[in-house]
Amino acid sequence: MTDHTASLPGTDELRRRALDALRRVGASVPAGTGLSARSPITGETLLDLRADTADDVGRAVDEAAEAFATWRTTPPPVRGELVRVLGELLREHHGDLADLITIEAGKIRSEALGEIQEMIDICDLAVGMSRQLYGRSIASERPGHRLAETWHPLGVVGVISAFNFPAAVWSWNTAVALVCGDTVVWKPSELTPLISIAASRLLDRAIERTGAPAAVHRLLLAGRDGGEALVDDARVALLSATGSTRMGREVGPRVAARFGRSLLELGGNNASVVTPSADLEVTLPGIVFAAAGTAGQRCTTLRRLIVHRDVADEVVDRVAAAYARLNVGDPFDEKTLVGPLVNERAATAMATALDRAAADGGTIVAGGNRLGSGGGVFVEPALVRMPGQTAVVREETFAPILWVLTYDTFDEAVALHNDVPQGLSSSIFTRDQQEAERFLAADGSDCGIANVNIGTSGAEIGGAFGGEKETGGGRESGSDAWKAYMRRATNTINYSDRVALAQNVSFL
Ligand code: UN1
Repeated sequence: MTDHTASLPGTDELRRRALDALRRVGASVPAGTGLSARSPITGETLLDLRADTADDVGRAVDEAAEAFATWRTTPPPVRGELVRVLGELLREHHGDLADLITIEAGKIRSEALGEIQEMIDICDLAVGMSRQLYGRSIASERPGHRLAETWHPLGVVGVISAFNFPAAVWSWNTAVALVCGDTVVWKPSELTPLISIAASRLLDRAIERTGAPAAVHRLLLAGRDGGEALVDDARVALLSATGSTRMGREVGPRVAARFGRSLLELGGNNASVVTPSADLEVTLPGIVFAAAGTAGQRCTTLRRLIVHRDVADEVVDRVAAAYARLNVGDPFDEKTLVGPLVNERAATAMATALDRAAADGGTIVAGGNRLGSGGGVFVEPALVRMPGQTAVVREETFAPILWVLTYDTFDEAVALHNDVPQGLSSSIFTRDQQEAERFLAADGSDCGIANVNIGTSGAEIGGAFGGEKETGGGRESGSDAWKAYMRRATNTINYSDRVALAQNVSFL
């Protein structure tokens, strides 16, 4: 791995780039105290910001609830127009938003641009959806009757998002919620306030341009107390939260206790099965991007490689060789493939996990060292052979560690694959159709995402995104995930001139 951390942009330079990008999108920063914008590239503070309080949360929800009263009856294609304009503004400011993501989340340029592309894509999809909010017509058992399903806006949607996809996950929720007739209150990660301000400002501009009610969207820059106020507010009909399983374990029951709905996107522990027939020209890039890309900080990051014993040495050698060529350093530099970890806590978690693995008999085959001497946390992605799926492997460590496990039979591979508490993303590399189909079958992968001959990360927005078990069960973005943002009414319509009771009941 090549250490490119010697020539990093300094904090003054990053602050200037951030302020330039914010100015271009027309956003201003609420100066004050309580929150700070920082960059993982230097580990230093860029700007001090005013944090919203629990009272501000209450006010934002008040306003969003009021806006809902008119937004819910606005025709869906008119609501779609707001999202269409947002998509246009995102195209116009693609580079500005990507700059902010690189500065605040440390993503390399190509991935930062990709995140904004994902926002544009969901806007396009949501605009189409705005003319497609369909319901079923269902056969009635009674003559002259019809059953129908209608879908109505739900109310205020609270969105709590994480640092690693600081803007795209907001847009999955917001673009879809808005066309569904909901209004949105967003509490982004405290680690990424600037990109949140910029994205929210673009939506405000789209609101101004289309004449939508101003409070269809509210941004809250708040810490934990602000998030808790949103979780506990009974007017928040749906709380969509992305983050750790630990966070979801708190949020889920609290929202349920007030009979609210929650949509949870929590931890993953994603694996790829590499079979003897796998085409290694396809497998290798798939593995390396999924495991080392985004410095291992996607919820879909590949964390476990389950390789057939016959090909394990070759696969490990080739992944190690590919790792040796990864440049780690300045995410603005086009040659860099691995940017910084988000903070010191992530570095500590990585180091602790590697120590635990060594104690379990694991062997570090490549990487694992800290690079550079500045305040940013740069690490070499680690490749670790493990004698078995020990406790540390079964936990999600949000850092670039790829655990390698070996198997002999296909059944053993699937059993190992599913023997973790999380269930987000999975894949199999094989040229054997039977193996591929078995991996996708009911007794194959137990994840919300199961792929063949591609890695675990980088899902398109057209499909539903989410996972099972401790990943929380929520589904966002494409397919019919919009239904989570609406309420269903079942209608029975009698168009005859007789009264007929269901189940043949006679009365009067
Ligand atoms: C996340 O890491 O929270 O599939 C979302 C992917 C991206 C989304 C990741 N489209 O990797």
